[in-house]
Amino acid sequence: MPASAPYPLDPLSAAEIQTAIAVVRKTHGDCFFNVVSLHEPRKAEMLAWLNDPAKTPLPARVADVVVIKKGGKVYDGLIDLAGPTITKWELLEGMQPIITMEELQLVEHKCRTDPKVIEQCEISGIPKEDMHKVYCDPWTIGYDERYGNNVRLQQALMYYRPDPDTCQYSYPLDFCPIYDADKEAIIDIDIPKIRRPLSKVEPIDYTPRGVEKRGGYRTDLKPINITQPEGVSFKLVGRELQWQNWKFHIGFNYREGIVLNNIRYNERGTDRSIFYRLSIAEMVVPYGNPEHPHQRKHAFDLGEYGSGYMTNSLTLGCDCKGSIHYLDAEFPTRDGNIKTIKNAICIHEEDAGILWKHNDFRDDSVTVTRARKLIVQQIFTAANYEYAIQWIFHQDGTIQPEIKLTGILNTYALNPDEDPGPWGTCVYPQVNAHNHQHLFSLRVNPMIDGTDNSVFMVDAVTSDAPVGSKENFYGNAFYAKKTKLDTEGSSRTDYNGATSRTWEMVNESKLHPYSKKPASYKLVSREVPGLLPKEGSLVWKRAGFARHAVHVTKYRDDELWPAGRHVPQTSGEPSRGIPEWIGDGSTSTSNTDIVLWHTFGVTHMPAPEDFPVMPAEPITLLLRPRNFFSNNPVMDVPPSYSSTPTQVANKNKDVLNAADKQSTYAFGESAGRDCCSKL
Ligand code: ABN
Ligand code: CU
Repeated sequence: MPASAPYPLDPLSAAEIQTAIAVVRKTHGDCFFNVVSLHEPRKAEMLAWLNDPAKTPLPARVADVVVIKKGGKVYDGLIDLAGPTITKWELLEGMQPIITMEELQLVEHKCRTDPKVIEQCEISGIPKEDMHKVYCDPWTIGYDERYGNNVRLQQALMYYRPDPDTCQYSYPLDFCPIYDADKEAIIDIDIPKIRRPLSKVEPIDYTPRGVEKRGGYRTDLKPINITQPEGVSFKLVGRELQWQNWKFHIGFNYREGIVLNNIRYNERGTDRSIFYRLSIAEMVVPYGNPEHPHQRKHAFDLGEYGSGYMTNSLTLGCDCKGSIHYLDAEFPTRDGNIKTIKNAICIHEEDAGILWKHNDFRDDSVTVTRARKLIVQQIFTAANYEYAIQWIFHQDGTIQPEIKLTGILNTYALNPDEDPGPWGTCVYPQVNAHNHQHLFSLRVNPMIDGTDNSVFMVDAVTSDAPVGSKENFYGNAFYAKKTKLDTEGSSRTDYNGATSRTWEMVNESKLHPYSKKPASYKLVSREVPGLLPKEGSLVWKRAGFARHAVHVTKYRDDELWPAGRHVPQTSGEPSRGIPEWIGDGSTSTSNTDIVLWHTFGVTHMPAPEDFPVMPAEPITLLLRPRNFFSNNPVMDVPPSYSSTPTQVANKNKDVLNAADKQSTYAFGESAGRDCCSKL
């Protein structure tokens, strides 16, 4: 690979984005740029290059482009950047591409100046001269059968700020204007039958001023500093990261944010492939209030807005602490310029508690080895909510995707003393937070020692043989029941906590020398609520991926996003993404290149503790090696303390010890004094 050439999976550089924009403009004139992003190399081409980079040509750099022409026409295009040449240009009918933050920002201004919105504000108790205190969170309309999907529409969730530093989510308004992006005008307003005028309640704020009003900040916290005096233990070559036997590439796109590719672990000198591609590929947040127009509140935060587009610029010491390496992200603006998000991704190590330990009760000889983890993180803001996405790598070969949910509840107005009913909670006087779910879709393209893999559902079950029978005389037998998901149709499976259900991605041709079981990575996920909107509902139709905890599909290039490519205003008829790919379900998923899609998340019944801002709630998953390594792969991590029975008998002479000498509470003033430090 020439030194100057980008790695084939690197995001498009600013210069490449500009090249694509220039050729589109030259050929098609003025337009709004919705997406200019890497069109990832076809997998076969990419694998050929990875297998023999010296003899195989680099996959071409191609830009995936979506533009909106004046008048609302939407085009999907591909641009070969070497030319540059437009190789595909397709007019889309009845499809709306992702909504960008720039588009959303236009709506608030329109609401403030629209006479019908002003009239509704007056009915709510806001005088005309206070329209600058009116705010809105514009959401894509989702889908509304009255308007279909030919016109690009947004629904404006309305709020009020009594002063600029008071959070508007304490003051929701009860009506919902609808904005036509092409006409740049409010075309309708949904007005509820029961009116709920603006609350006059004193605000509760999480800002320093708000906290001071309620007694101020606590004062008993001493600093915690993380120092790595000799620097970090990871290395980045371009965007390929190497750490503790791991190697992988860190990509980033407007839609999924962080994408990890070609993930390998070096087992005593041999690089073993594990995953070709990992990402959080979609999410849906359905709300549970059945009254019109709240059924429209079901955000697809990735497919409709984009986790990359909404990503934060991270700050040292706040979003991440310690020795941090950052990567920026570059995107097109609507009018064809470049927007750089500095520090879009942070990479750092953290102490991770005990990696392993054993204490011999006979003589107190003990070995304790401390773990550390490597975190690749982004945080995005989806209007009211924040999502911190962490890809955590452990030394023992485990990958732990973790999402922390924080930010602010989506709120709606209540009258004084009104009961919100079963669909929401009064989290603050006159503030109703509706029940909702956050359902994420993890996309895993496994490559466990090669591309031909299969998936087994694994349940811990008792033996079928009755107590007293020959096979199970004492009745205590139990085992791991493995069900092969060998077609796309049979792969639709749900979670079962009672059987500790997991799913194993395996290479059936690679048997472990001792266990004789196939090399695998197991998905362990315990927060797996079912989709609560009913079968046949709008959300059920639009978010087909969320109908089951797991789907397995045969790998096909371009099947990246499980609710489809263009998500805003899909009707769900037919359901896009996974249901359409699976079709009649007959395609084999046995010993072939497959994708496992996992829906996980939380059902959030809001509570006052979640207001005015939610303490972060983590959701965690594990991808764990099983029958993959010959034995514990971390015995070579240097221990923090190790004494053998002989050393104990010799009164600790050669003990290996790196004890924390600051722990006066744990060890008293003499902490560490008797120890001879070897590390
Ligand atoms: N949660 C829906 C959303 C995300 C971003 C911007 C507006 C609305
Ligand atoms: Cu929530």
